[in-house]
Amino acid sequence: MSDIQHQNLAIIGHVDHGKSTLVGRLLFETGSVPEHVIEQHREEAEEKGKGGFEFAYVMDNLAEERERGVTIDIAHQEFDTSEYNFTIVDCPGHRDFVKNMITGASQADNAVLVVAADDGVAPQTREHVFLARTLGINELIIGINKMDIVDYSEDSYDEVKSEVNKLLKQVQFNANDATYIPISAFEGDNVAESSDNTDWYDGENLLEALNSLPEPSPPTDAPLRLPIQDVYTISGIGTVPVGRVETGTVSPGDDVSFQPSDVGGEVKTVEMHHEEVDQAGPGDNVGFNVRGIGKDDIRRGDVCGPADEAPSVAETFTAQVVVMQHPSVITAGYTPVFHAHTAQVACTIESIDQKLDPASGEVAEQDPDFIQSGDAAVVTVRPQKPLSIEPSSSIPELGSFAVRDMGQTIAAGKVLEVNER
Ligand SMILES: Nc1nc2c(ncn2[C@@H]2O[C@H](COP(=O)(O)OP(=O)(O)OP(=O)(O)O)[C@@H](O)[C@H]2O)c(=O)[nH]1
Ligand SMILES: [Mg+2]
Repeated sequence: MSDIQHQNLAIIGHVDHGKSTLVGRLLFETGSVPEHVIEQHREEAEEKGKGGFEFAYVMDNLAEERERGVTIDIAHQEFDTSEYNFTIVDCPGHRDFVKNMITGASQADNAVLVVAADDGVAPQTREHVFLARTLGINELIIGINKMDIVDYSEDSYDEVKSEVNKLLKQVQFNANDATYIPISAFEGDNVAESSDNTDWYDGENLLEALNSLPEPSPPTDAPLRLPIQDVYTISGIGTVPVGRVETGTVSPGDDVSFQPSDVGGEVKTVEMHHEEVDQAGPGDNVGFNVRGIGKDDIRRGDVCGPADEAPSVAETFTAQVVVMQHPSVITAGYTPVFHAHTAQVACTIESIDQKLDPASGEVAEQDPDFIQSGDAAVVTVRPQKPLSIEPSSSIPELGSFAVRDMGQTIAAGKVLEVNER
């Protein structure tokens, strides 16, 4: 933890709209990625028949990502500006990988939404904006990208801008605070330097807009909550769970508990960026090692917390949900998959308790028979396998979730009360 403020920034938007290219370009222009690396990527991309993906390859490291020219899993990259130390979380836009985007968005304070000028608002633009809103993203910067393809036309920009603005209003994002910037990630217009190609635009470039983001609200004084993203075995060290500290701190010597696996022990070492540290706090991505914990004792979706304030495991929980899309209606008994922090667990909506007026949040109907697209409701949920989750009022970082079924996001919401197992 250093003195300069830290921000986790998600890059979201529809497939192929240029998210990875934008991150690569930004890192290149600010000197975080040297020219010869971009050159290497250019050669590799051309060999694979993926010319134009040289900047995207900065973030797309998996072989399959490079072959296909799509981002599959989230990738993190550190990046410093004069104001902030950013961890950029580049999310996949492809509809098959929205589950990974949810993990990325749930780790972020603010986000850059990338919308291609030649395509406008597309299905995953909508889905990502809805998820960003319900998973607690505060501010959006909207990069209207690929301006080079539309000849830097102000009319095209205005058209896409008003489409996005309408979308933000629909999901009740604070549309007036959003910053819109015409960019070309590929050519570098208005990314780190303001461009002459858009002389009709006199607002901030992306780097300036990033620096003007408000400081993230200080983390709650909640106890340690560290959702596990992966578990590795590293020779010489042993089992190393990795994840992002959402709240609290973790240090060697701490007595911790993993839930719902219900195992625990003493923390031996904590590593950040391959270096041992004395303490890690909110926003830090860590790998750590706990005495007596083997690879098969814990898994992705577990949450690590202090042994004396262990993460809650829900028998049932009540939640406020907003239905984004569903082909028919949702009734009691429906069992989709809930995505919360790094966990994915099938959960039954046991009862629909109240239908709410989405605008005011007031109760519109008690015990409705069903809810459908556009509705907000309070529901009681029973996880089909143990799930660690927290009331949003006490630990907001662990209190939100997305609901998926049939390859799409059905709903999202926040936890009101947990009835512990
Ligand atoms: N002309 C032009 N092409 C761009 C621009 N930005 C990205 N592209 C191209 O768009 C394609 C997709 O770029 P990516 O950066 O992989 O898009 P993405 O949004 O990260 O895609 P996913 O991660 O798979 O959702 C590549 O061929 C890029 O070269 C731009 O500003 N102008
Ligand atoms: Mg990408």
